Amino acid sequence: MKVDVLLGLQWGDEGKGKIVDVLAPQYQVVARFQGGPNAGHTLEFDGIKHVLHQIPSGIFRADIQNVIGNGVVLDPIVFRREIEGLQKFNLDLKGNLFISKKASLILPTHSLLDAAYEKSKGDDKIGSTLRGIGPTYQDKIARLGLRVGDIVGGQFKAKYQKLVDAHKTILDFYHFDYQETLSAAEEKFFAAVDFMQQFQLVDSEYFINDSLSSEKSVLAEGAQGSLLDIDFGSYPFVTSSSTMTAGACTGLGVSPHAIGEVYGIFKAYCTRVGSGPFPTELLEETGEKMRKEGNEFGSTTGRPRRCGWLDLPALKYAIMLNGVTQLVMMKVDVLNVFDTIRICTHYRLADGTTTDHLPYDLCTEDVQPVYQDFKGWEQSLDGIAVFEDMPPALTAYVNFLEKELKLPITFVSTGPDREALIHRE
Ligand code: 2SA
Ligand code: MG
Repeated sequence: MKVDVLLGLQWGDEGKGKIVDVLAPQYQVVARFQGGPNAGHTLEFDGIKHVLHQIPSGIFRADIQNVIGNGVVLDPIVFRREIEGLQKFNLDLKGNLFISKKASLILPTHSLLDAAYEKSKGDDKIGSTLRGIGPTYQDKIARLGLRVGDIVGGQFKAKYQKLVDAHKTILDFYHFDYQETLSAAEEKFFAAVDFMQQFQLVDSEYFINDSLSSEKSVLAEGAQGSLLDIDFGSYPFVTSSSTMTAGACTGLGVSPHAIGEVYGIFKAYCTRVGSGPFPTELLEETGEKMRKEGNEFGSTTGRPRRCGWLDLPALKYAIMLNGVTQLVMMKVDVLNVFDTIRICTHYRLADGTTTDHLPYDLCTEDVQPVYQDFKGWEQSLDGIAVFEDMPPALTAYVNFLEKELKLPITFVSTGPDREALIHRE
């Protein structure tokens, strides 16, 4: 069996949670491979909205095993809160959730360091979710970090203290006041670490590969988006993990040969939360209208998301880097109210030439989007279940994208609920 990968092709919030939930019945294992509590995956069914941060989106299906992979950074306090929030749904959390011993632990001081670093950047701040993601990956790469497997040994407190003492020196360097917040958080942290002990801590690379050998299908669930990738995103305005297909290999311990389908999820327009370049951003009332129609507010921090038209050069880049095999277009219903819908097909550079390649540094390069306009469908898409029943203007929009992107769009999502989905017959 293979690992299919599902990931976002833009700046996150493409609607990955909904599609994992829709595809999940085909899989026996759903695994997160990167990111941590900076993610917010929204699932809506039976009239209830659920937001998951660290727990894989297969958790609501009783027959799916959910794995938090080695590439994830895990905050025990957020984990405990999430688990406690799920308890009312009568899920088999202890039986169906597996945590990699090699996943990195987010300590309370990592979140404080995140805040200290952001503050020190002034106007150049990244717009981090301040969940401690960057500093935890920093410690992982610096070979200083603590991992989930460390919580079972008797040495945990000593290892913790050594790292926290080093963090305090850095916080002092930045004149960051931490005493009060830290002592409150530490108490919660140790209680949450104890709480975690009752879950199945596993060698997830064996778990995943054994699952494949025993004919179980695995879905790798990406978080954030390709344009936030540490290597290929708009650096430095990126997250600190590999958000791409390759990240699923290192974040789960599977070989590239084991990768099967790659589902690329994108919104019919673009959003970005946090700072950084965004060539098609709409700063006027059209952007405001998109934000309102699409309810574009961060599901982790509640921050308003920046909105703009679909950006093909960026989408093509993400498709190339991920080896996408199928596309899923989300939130198409948000465009119902627009009489004209624009797609950026190229960028015009300062020297007047056009390109559909992403320049080295979108932050400093003066790129102007070149748009192609499409007639809006200006009608509700409620109740439409198959491509054949789509309004002609939407069909034209979909056909154009499939031709440009050289890939099939297999689903078009028309609302937050599981059922609001148009698929190919
Ligand atoms: P971080 O916290 O260090 O990873 O932030 C670095 C950049 O990555 C962006 N980022 C995100 N962008 C979109 N969605 C994300 N998750 C939440 C959600 C966001 C929220 O699903 O809605 O609630 O605000 C996410 N996580 C990180 C972040 O904005 C920085 O630009
Ligand atoms: Mg999200």
